[in-house]
Amino acid sequence: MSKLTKILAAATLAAAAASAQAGEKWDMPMAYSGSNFHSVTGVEFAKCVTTGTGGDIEIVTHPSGSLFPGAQIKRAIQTGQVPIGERLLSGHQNENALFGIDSIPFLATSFDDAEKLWQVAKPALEELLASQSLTLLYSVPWPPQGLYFRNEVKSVADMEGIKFRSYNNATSRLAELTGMLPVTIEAAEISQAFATGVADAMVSSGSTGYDRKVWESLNYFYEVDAWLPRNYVMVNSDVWAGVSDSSKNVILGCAGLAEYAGNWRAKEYTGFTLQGLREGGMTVERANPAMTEELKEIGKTMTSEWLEAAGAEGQAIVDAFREMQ
Ligand code: PCA
Repeated sequence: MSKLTKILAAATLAAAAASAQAGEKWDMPMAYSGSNFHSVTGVEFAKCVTTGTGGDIEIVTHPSGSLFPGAQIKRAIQTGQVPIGERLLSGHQNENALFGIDSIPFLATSFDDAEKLWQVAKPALEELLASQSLTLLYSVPWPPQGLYFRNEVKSVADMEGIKFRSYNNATSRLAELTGMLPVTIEAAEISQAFATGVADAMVSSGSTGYDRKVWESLNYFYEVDAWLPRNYVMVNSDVWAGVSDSSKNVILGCAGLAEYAGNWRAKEYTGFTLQGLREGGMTVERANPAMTEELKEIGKTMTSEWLEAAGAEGQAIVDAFREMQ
């Protein structure tokens, strides 16, 4: 071998070794469409981590439930099929009532109150997640929840028998208590469900109605501000334990930025998307006072049901939140 060939061979080996260590790829499943603000925030978080760790950890997001549908994301992370992902927190209310803290009707109905509730609930939720080998990285709320219908409704009595798309236990229960028929459907599938008449109503934010162009099928959005559910990003705790301290610092810094930016976007999107629904041809208005009162009564029932299911820990969180009012 000539000297030059030897140098080239050594350089090739060194490059191969470097690329073998050139970082890990973390696939990050997300349930909502790429255009949704949570997904946009996730993409920026991923970029921040990839750049900040100098490529030691490259996060690749997969929106729209394309890698795992929403209902499977948490389990996929717990079982180590993927290291990281995003999910609707209240999607796990059937495992433990605490996960549904953000979906209690009329408990926290503004961004400020939702943030306060989150802060008082966070330690218990972090502990619960840790017991399931999950580490919380950041969480961002959805805009306030209102009611979508194909046809006009003026009272709870008008809701009787309507097929209602639900996204968690609380929304299924709301349907039952209003005489509607719940069918659980992921956001990624709702345009189809409304177009084919599988469902004719739902409770959600203006944001999801806008993302899924529901004006193609539905005609009314009643602003109710019933609650602000949250998404959260979690990492498998074993994976997290293996991350170097410097990369952990970068990831936590990026998570803080993502939470801040995501909150800001959620607020901006509230008005923007309601206007988008109007431009799509929907009637967007506040629910009339009598219907709002009827829904608040149902909210009281759901609050006591939740408190019963969540026990002393749940009661302590709600009490701490109410003391801040
Ligand atoms: N959009 C999600 C959850 C809450 C929201 O505003 C959905 O409808 O699935």
